[in-house]
Amino acid sequence: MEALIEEYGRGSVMHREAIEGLAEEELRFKQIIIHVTDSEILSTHRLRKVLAEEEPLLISFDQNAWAKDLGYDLLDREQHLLLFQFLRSSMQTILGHLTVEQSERVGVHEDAGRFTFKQLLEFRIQHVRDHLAQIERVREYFIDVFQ
Ligand code: NI
Repeated sequence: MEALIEEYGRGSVMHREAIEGLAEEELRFKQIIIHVTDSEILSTHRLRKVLAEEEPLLISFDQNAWAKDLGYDLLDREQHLLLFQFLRSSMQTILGHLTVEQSERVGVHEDAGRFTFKQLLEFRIQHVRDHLAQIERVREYFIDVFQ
């Protein structure tokens, strides 16, 4: 659990490092960054819900609809990086006091079934890993094409 909490806490630094030097307005990176923050808004809510309520229902989101209808291209990259950072840091005190019983608390996902708090935290870590790998692939693509 300690390693999980540590990587979860490091998420925003990893995220910032991954996009260092990338053009501010490059749309593909911006869409990834805003998606990661939107996903984090929802899942921070889920993590808190699981700790506070008895087997709460966890609601999913249609990420393509959000990207399309919220006008991700108009949104501010820096603001969303900061929001991600604040969401992660807002969980640190809670995670610092987490008991084994709390890590085993359950939430029920409307389509995917039951998950423990620990599993939900693992998903958060994996989500950032996946998108950092995606940023790296897009970056390599641009280097190949434009150099
Ligand atoms: Ni994603």
